[in-house]
Amino acid sequence: MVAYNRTSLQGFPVYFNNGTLFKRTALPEGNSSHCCENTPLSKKEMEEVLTIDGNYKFMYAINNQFPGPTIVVYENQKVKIRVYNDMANEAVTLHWHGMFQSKTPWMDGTSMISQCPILPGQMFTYKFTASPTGTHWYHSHHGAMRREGLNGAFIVLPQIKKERTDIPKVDNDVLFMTQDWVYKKSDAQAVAEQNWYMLQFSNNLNTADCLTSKFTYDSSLSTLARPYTNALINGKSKSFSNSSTENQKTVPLELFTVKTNSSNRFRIINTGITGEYKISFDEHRMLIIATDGFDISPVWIDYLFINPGETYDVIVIANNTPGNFWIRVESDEVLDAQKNRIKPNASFAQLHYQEAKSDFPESKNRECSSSDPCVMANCHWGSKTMSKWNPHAQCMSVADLEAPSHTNVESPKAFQESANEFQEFFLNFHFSGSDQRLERASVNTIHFKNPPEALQVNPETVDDQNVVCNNTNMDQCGEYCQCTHVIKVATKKVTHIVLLADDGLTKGTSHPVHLHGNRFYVLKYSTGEINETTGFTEGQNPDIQYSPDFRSAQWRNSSWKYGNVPGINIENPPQKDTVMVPFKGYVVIRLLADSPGFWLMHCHLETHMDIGMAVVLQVGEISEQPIIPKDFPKCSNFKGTKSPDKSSPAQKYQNFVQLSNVKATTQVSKAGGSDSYEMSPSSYVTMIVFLVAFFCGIVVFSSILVFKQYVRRRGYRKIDRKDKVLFGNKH
Ligand SMILES: [Cu+2]
Repeated sequence: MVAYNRTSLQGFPVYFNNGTLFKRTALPEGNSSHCCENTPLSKKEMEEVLTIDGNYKFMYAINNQFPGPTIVVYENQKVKIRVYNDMANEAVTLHWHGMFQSKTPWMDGTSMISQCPILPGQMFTYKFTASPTGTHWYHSHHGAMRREGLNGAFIVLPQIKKERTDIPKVDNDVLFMTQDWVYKKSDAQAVAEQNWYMLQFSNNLNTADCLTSKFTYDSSLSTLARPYTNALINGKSKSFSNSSTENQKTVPLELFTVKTNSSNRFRIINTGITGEYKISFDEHRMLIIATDGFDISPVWIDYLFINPGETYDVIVIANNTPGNFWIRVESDEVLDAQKNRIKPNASFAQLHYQEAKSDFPESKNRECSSSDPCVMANCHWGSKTMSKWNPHAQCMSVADLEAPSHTNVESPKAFQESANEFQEFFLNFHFSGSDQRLERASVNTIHFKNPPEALQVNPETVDDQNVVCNNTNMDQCGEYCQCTHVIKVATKKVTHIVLLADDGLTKGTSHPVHLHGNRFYVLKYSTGEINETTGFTEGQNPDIQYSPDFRSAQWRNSSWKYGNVPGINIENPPQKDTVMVPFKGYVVIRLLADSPGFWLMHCHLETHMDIGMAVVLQVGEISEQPIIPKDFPKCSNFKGTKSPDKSSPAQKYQNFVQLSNVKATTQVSKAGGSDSYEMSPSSYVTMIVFLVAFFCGIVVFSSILVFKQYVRRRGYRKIDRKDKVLFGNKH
């Protein structure tokens, strides 16, 4: 529950007791009966408390805010954001999710890929050009701190406001950030638990009983296959648990106040680490107008599924009788471990008409029926499955969305015409192998491991065969390859990536895959094989042929190569930066790969990414990459214990001793020669001149070194707390 503004509550632990918040204060001097006393918070102090879901929890905050401060900039504006790491223990980076970072790949904020993490007490300045427009966000991309508070919205507005003629005029623009929340556990525990979960799973133990693991519509595992307590909406919610204490019942929910007949743009962002959510507004429809910042042709829908990493802009028109209505954020769990239908968990916010009294809503969740059919968007299980659940619910996949004509300046079709070559990659985001190893989260069976130096800062790391692996040197990896998995993608070619999600097991989950730095179009979306009777995913999509170990895949029909895939949309497909890859199915994406750099592509379920479900796309040759500023900070040369250089410690010691001996030998021989050496007076003058020149040289050389060090360290220099400006460009 408690994070507090440092201005008045700094240093005071805050406690809850019998409906009142207290701060602990020291007793006056001389009173030794007990150490301290509890003082109720003043009204002003109360306003500074982040109530969240009413449960006490240690969390992180940016500028004492949660979610972090909203950053609003204009397209192509130069953005400068200084991040000061004021945490005691944790290193951090901030990733600008959705920003292209074209020509500044080192500003992507991806720990150990684009930069070294910012250590406690240090500052780093992000400088980049804001592009493209739309609803984006930022979050920690180091470790697993995103859900614990380190996220915020990043909105890029067009420089010249052009009203879209295909949508209603927007009166009110609001943020709707939703994320899963666990009030007792820390981020590190979440990752450890994911490892434990995978171990049980590979042992074929029924973890569904141990954890909250449930199944979604097509019987694939819910993305929420770990304990969680609720979904937050703009940092507010109540716990799902029925055993809520009084303070948990009385915490305020997020209230969206609207005027009657107004048109309201909700910028919805799923900032969570595991939860796919179904969003709906009681007795109101939503008009989807954009996703991941890219405009799409408007479609009226009733339910929106949104995965971690995705953003959707919807318009809600307040055209009902003025009143109060529930906004629901429901989990994707609809089946229990025995595949019986269950009610999903739900968190709530309120849609409040300004003209109505502020009462608790009494609105009801809508049932889709023959007289009242409904539309669901961004389903990843396909309409065959949905019709088993409700024949009156129409299910649209992301590939059913279309780009409007006004955005087709650079269409995927134009890619085809402008480039004369084609390249295709099959990337399987899955848990590999069949034994009890924990390191199973992988892409094409390779478990991703960070390099010892950030790739973008030390690009020569990609030539280190002890660090980097890919399909060309797999024999070095063995069955369970753990390495920095880098795939080379040539620039300016039409690039297709077939995204897959198949573990070869009957149970498994779908994965929301996010690509840094390069936009893509979703050309085709195809689920696994669906059992017509049950609607469940029961087999691999027949279009794909995997190798027995799932290390590689190809089109079963070889005539589908080179982009010749039936059913792809290259006329007006939606543009995205994150897409859900359906369990045992596939998604075909197209990009131009026009931004040289090292770009991470990973599952946006943070617990999956942190245990290895990631890969780096090296776009272009290193010679094509923009030149990194000379003073850009480097990591130290810490070498991971799992990827040592080839020489043994004994060899290294031997090398060191030999080198020292060489120096010592030189000195000895000079000293040895002095016995028979006699200097003339002129020699003394020459020697003095030489020594003076030598010392001057040393002084000048040292000054240059010190100056260079200073310049190099500027990005990380320690700063006075008074100078601390965290989000200087916020307005
Ligand atoms: Cu995943």
